Amino acid sequence: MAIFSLPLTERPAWKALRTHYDFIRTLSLRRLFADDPKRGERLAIDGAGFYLDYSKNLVTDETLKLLIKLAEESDLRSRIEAMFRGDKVNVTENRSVLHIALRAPRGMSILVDGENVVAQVQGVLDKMSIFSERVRVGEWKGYTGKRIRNIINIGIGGSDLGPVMAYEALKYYSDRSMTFRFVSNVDGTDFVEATRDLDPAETLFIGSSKTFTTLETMTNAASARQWLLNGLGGDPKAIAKHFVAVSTNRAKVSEFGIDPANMFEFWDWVGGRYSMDSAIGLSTMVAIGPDHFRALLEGFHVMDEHFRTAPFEENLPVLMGLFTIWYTDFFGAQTVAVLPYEQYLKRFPAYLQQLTMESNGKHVTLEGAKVTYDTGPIYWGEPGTNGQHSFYQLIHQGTRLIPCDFIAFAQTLNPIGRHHDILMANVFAQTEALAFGKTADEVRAEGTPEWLVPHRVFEGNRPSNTILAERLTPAALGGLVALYEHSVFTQGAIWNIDSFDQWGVELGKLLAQRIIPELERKDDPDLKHDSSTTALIHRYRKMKES
Ligand code: G6Q
Repeated sequence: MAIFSLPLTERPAWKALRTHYDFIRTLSLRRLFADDPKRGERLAIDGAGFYLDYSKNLVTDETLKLLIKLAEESDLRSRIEAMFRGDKVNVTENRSVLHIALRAPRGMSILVDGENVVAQVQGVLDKMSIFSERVRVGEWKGYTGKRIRNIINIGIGGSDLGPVMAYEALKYYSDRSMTFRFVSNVDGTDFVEATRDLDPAETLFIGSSKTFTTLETMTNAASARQWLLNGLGGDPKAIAKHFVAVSTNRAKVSEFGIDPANMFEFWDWVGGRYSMDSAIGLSTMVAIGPDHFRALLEGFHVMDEHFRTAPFEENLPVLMGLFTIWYTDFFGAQTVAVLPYEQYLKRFPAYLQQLTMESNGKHVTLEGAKVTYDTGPIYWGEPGTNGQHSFYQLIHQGTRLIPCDFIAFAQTLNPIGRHHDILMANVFAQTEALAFGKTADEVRAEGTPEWLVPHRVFEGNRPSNTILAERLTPAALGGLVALYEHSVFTQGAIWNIDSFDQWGVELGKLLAQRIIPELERKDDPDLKHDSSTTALIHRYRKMKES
């Protein structure tokens, strides 16, 4: 029997890691660095435009060897190849998972059911480029003949988080004469606040929805249509000039009243949370222009190739995925903190939360058996240095182990005064403080009174990765997103779960559909919920009328 068909916890590398963990627990980063003066240079790699320093992890050469053995025993290489080949690796939805085709260069061929999807992707990219340019140069006019100055993306989840994050991340490259907003929440406040100061005659909505049936998006799109009609004199023909769609569902787009000629297509082999580089990125392309968008795709592709071809020892996404498994399953870590020291990446942690947690928050294996190990950790974070004045206390001195990813760029896009050196000094200081801490003797030597010493001790031994790139360009953003996409893939492949479905979001959606009429109907509904839900609905119905 092949090793990879053994349950994960029965594989030799997993068992060896269990024993090895008992040894690693006795070591400290202080010791490891003292014993190996070159550790900081040795345990670092360059790949796809990124420098990853992983030396401040709780690992030795033996740990790395065993983790890589675990990847091999889990048949990671074949799983990567299967995804790139277009095999239906999203087993529960019987779909290929080909976000890598969205950034494959023109001329490459990847077949799905006999069709070359790269040609289709390039066709849509060309159509997006023409449209974006027309809007950017003012050639695409609104119904009254005014040029479009405001773009509002309406979408949610994967049809929102990527576009918002990418817009914020690449704002430096965006057309500053235009306004970009993103409406996602079904809470009407989101729509009202996004539109309150805008002129409908200058506003174009991008309805972004893979299915074009999502409750939040359809509710917001209906309000947008009404807002346009109210503001443009009520002629339904006005809509065509102010609404385009990004979807896989042509029929629903037409039904909504959008000319299918103004629909930008993508495909069921693109998962929502892996779609920011598909037509879902239309708002990004309008903001930064087609050339920068192509550069973003190229950055993704370079990381894809690195992931596909680099040996595991030098493979950034593989190593990062393996470290997450090491801390989650052997140290019992519950979370991973992602800490970008780059203001433009302020929405990156929120984006990553969906990418990581919707992908790997799974409790059964591909075969449907309950897992006997922990899967996806909680990802969270805030940009530095803000976090330092907030939650870092717990990372430094709390009782939980929180592996951290520090992300930084050597060159700032906004060089003023001393800011960037100060910012970067904080990155290096934090990783140093987390790893090496401050002993009681060091605290005493500073003249601290004895009673205060324990409070001022930093135990250290808190692991971190430092991810360094030259500059936040569109290509660097693509590379960074792909780095995490493939790290998530690595984790999911080893945990043997389906990282590409999301059944866990269904139940709440279904129950909401049942409850909506119970809230809206005039006469008292006969409720058949549990006593808590029933009482809450009754209370809400009473309160909303008072
Ligand atoms: C992502 C999920 C989910 C999805 C939204 C929006 O992987 O599938 O977040 O993106 O539910 O779906 P639509 O694009 O179909 O509106």
